[in-house]
Amino acid sequence: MEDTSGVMLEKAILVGFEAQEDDPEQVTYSLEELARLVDTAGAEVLSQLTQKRSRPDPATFLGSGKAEEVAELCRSLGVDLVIFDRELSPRQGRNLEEITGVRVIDRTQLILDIFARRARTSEGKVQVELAQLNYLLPRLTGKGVELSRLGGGIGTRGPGETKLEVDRRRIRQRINDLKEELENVKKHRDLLRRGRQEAPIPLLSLVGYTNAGKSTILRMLTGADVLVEDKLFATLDPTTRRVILPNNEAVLLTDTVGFIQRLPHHLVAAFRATLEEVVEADLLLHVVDASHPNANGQIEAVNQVLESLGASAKPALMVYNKIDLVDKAELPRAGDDPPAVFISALSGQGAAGLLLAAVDKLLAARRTRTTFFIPYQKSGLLAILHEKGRVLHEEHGQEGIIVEAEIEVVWAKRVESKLRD
Ligand SMILES: Nc1nc2c(ncn2[C@@H]2O[C@H](COP(=O)(O)OP(=O)(O)OP(=O)(O)O)[C@@H](O)[C@H]2O)c(=O)[nH]1
Ligand SMILES: [Mg+2]
Repeated sequence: MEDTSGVMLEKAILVGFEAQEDDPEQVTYSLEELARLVDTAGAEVLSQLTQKRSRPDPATFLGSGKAEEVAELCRSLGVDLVIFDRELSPRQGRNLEEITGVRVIDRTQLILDIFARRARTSEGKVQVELAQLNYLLPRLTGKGVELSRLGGGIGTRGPGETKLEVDRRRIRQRINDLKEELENVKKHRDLLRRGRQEAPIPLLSLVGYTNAGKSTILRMLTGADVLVEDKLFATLDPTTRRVILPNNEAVLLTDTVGFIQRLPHHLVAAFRATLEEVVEADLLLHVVDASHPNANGQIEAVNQVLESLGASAKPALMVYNKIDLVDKAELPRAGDDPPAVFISALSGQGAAGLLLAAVDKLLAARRTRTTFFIPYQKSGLLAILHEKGRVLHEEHGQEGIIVEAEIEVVWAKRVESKLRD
């Protein structure tokens, strides 16, 4: 089969794994998702099978009968690669390639490959390369070890050093360079952030499972021309836009990379710079595809990634999206804890208003209503109250001004401390 650009698609078979303690339904969802990932990566799934076993075989992952079955399928279908839904050890991968005679990759490699193709910004590319090299390093073993006589060049290795060692050393060096590059990006970001803290515009971050509709929501709220696609990992690089809330307060809203079950830890580690937007946010908008049969499993997966980022205690608004595809009776019942809204970002119908009103309400919890007495010699502080908050009442007396204002707690504290100075 050819894809739309006329390129021959690689042919793949998928292998799932079900341990005794696994929920068979989750295994099925996971395999379906793997098929979508393969589609996104640009290959064609010819067949799929699942191994049921108490635990994977340490040497070959599959039992010998299953391994033979896979090898036979590869021959009869003319398959180019086999993709496993679980992470394979370096040894398992090598052995399986020998048994099947074709390329064998796992879910992690597939996701890394998709990220590599989709990364657009230099930061995104650096992060993906870092994740790939960290994945590769422990897999450069055994096979192919030879005393290298050619290549490398003078000064690249000591006498008798194997090619493998040279490769390892180069990769480690490259990893260090990439880390340094990311560190610089981070420093730059920190500077920008410090600038923002002087005028603390609340920072909101859209998080959620891939394909939940995060970019659609950013587009709905801001008209931002971001990519919306029925593909997994359509968005990799963060986009931030200003949004004005119903009370006229400005906030910054960031759309970033989606999460997935068993997101490779190399990726999470490498994408820290990108995911910093999530860690720094004042409020998370956790977007859920309410029409997905495994919506609850996806919420759980997102919460796990948030935990690994140290962001699980952040205030969050649950945004159940795509309700145009759901029977009203089937919507999850949600109260105020955690706060939730139900919308369809695609068909609109008041979605923006509903979402922004909920955000407004949550952010209001960060504001306080306070009365200040400002002596005339410090009347400059009045301007701050006007600029950063909403002045409700102002009375000019003999000694100074009595002002009642609604303002963010941090600013109220700052003004109070300046009044004490
Ligand atoms: N029916 C329906 N489809 C929606 C809705 N919101 C988004 N979609 C569709 O869902 C798909 C994914 O939307 P995106 O906005 O790209 O999702 P995302 O969360 O940004 O996904 P990634 O960037 O891949 O993580 C697109 O085909 C959208 O058109 C909705 O409210 N209803
Ligand atoms: Mg997106």
